[in-house]
Amino acid sequence: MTNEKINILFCLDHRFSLPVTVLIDSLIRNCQQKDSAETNYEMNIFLYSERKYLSKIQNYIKSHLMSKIQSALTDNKLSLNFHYCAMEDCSLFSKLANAVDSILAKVYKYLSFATLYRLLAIDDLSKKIDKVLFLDVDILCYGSIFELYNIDVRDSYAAVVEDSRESTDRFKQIFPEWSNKHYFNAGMLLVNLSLWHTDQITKRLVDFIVSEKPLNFADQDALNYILDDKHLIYLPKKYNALIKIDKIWDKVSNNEEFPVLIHYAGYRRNKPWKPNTDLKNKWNYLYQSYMEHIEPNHKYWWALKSSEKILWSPETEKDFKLMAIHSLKKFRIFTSVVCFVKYLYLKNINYRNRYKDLRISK
Ligand SMILES: [Mn+2]
Repeated sequence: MTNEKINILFCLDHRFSLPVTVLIDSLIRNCQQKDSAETNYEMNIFLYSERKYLSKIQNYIKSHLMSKIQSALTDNKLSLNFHYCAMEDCSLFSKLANAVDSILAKVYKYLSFATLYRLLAIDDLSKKIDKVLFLDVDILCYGSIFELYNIDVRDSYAAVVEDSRESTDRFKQIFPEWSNKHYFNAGMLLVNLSLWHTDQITKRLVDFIVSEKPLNFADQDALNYILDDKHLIYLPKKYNALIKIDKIWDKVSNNEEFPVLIHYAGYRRNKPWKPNTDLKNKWNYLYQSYMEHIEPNHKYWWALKSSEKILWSPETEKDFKLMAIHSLKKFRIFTSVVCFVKYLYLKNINYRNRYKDLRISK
């Protein structure tokens, strides 16, 4: 009997408690290792979040997932360990937190600070373990990750999958010297932590990010620049299938080779766990079928006010507009009216802010 460990890393805040639970459930469901009866697998799941969100996330996962997977695990050769880590315990956290507002103002506005967590978490883990599979939480697993995890990355920093043509071109506009190189999507990273640690990659990344470069995708651009093509292994697209962006996935049917990791990148406000997701799309439909298992009442899992139970509540003008329409369709008239009023209010504020510079000076 051999014993193999699989280390997986997620970085999130409380708003992603449900998606991360769906993802973990999907990973375990697709880990029936038929081919390797002699091997015991141990899955270590590292969850990094700001301290204030940790208990919320932990409670959600425990109450929604543990009871369901425990029965699945008993007959299996798979054991599961959770590690909950506070971001603040990473030594680099405060340094980056101070610089981050000015960085994010320069880059894409919809990115949050949480996108930088992975750099800190990877740095922290590199002191403890040799290899980790980092996954974005907007991913669904639909095949075994054992083959992926066992790819030999000893001579590289990481194994990655190429990003879309569009993102690549945008990167090359900032860095013309990149013309003959690849550009990867950082939603899936199989990281050689030993080499990462030796070569102080996180420190180099942070220095790069706080420098004055106007990056498109924040740390993803930095990762591409610092890791550089020649220190990477490029994997088939099925290990990070950008289903919204990459048209090849439109035609795939269930009999053919389905992606192993389905990445809902580029959906912004229409992520597949949101109430307004388009169920005519097969990938959204697939996601919802996994989600139903975790959260049978998922149609009501959002609400107007935050409380212990609530995982997502509308915050922006667009959120409220969306919720007003959604509630109306469900004949929840009162909620719909409340959302519509809030939408109009925020719209008015945003409108004023947008044109504030145009006022005549006295
Ligand atoms: Mn993503």
